[in-house]
Amino acid sequence: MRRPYGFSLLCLALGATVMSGCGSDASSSAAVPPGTSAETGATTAGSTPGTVQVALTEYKIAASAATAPAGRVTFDASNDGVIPHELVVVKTDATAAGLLKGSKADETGNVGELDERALAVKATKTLTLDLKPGHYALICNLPGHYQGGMHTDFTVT
Ligand SMILES: [Cu+2]
Repeated sequence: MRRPYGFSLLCLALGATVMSGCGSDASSSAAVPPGTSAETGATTAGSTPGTVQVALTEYKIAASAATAPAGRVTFDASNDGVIPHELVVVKTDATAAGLLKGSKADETGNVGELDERALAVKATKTLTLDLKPGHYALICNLPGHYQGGMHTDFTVT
């Protein structure tokens, strides 16, 4: 927006109409600095620190973030599928894909969950947990769902 001094003088010399044109041009470039001012001002839940959007479908769990800072973590879960699902948070050193025991995932280390009644079709529910640093798995352990691919890794730092 920096202009040669002579250009500013020209604007002044040309009168109010042209001057306001010059002014709005300068202010609009100043009002939109490089970066993400629009995103910073947004009020989407996903931008709240410690909040993770989790979308459950057949047969996938998609989290808006793979990590969160230790402390209160809110999972904002929505069942976007056509059958009930659940969200189980398991603290484990194993990978999310490596929990199979028999036909289901081993839930040893379960620190909290939303069951299939909470996550009925099209339901949205939040689960707030106090999480310590470490590796977690977000899974749906309804029959066949984990094996179908409903698991994702999550790390608390
Ligand atoms: Cu499921």
